[in-house]
Amino acid sequence: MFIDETTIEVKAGNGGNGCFAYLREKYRPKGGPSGGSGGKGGSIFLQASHHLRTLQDLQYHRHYKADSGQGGKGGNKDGKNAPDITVLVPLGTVVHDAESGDIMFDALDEKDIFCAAKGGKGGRGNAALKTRINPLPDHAEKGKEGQQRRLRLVLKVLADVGLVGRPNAGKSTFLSRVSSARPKVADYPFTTTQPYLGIVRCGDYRSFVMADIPGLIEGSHLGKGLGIRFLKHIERTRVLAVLVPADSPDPEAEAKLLLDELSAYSPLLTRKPVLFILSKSDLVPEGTPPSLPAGWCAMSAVLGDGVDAIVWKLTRMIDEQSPGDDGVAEIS
Ligand SMILES: Nc1nc2c(ncn2[C@@H]2O[C@H](COP(=O)(O)OP(=O)(O)OP(=O)(O)O)[C@@H](O)[C@H]2O)c(=O)[nH]1
Ligand SMILES: [Mg+2]
Repeated sequence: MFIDETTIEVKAGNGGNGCFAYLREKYRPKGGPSGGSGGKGGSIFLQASHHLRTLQDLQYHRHYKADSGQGGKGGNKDGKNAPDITVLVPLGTVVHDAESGDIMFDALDEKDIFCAAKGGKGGRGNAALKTRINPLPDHAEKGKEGQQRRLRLVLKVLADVGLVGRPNAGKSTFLSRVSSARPKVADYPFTTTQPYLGIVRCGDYRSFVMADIPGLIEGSHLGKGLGIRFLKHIERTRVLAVLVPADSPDPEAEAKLLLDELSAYSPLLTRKPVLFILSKSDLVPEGTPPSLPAGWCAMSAVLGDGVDAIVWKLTRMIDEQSPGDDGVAEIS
């Protein structure tokens, strides 16, 4: 199942208490403070992983609790630190504080790691509290409490190109043609019910990631069809490819309808560069007057006509975008 939103609770371990003890030996009844310090509570980290595609695992495992640090002991024995816990999240996961809504972490790279709840510090035992002025401390410290948080996790897949079109426009067929992704293709609307990503090779050395999402219809932003919640998966793309089938009665009006739905979700989406594609060009019988609007490209993903040119064009459009143009920082 493709799960792209969930809430989890994380509770770090408390610090262990410091120990209050005095060394007792036969001829040294008060041989000096000897209480060890408490160990640190375990922290909870979130780390991005490309092995995960959805938040499904976290949907079924929502509570994470790290152990507390061990208490200090007499004889100057410090308590052990509790182990940290690392929770893996898919690349592209945005982590919000569930209470304030603030973004705390954006898992954009596998090296990215975030401390979601910090383990409490161990309390110092009376041995560690000893100073020259106070050689016989009369207490030991308590361990500090570990942090606790509720986190809202929202996965927004990371792709360079987002495919937009009505159901049946041929989006999945196009992705299957140019990548090894195999989303289901069928001649009924809403065949695709979750995002698919494919790596598209362009020449020998270039490649980009293309995202196929469920189709949009008029009123998607009002919840019609599958709604617009999947549009979060094209928020971070650099370029959009809008597909309108060649048998559409008015391709330009259909493209405008799609852009209106994008804009109702977020006006920032319509600021992205768009390549307008007339798909299923083989459906137009030869000899009919050209119906390609100015600036559009045409392709038949089934026959392969025009597909390579479109892949090159998309690559060029991605290259023209500077790294900051993907909306990562702008849309939350
Ligand atoms: N003749 C022709 N048919 C096509 C072409 N591309 C796709 N189709 C057909 O159009 C139908 C819909 O294709 P899909 O790729 O599933 O369309 P989609 O846009 O992914 O549809 P949803 O997932 O429902 O949004 C299928 O029957 C395809 O075989 C094309 O270039 N030419
Ligand atoms: Mg599809």
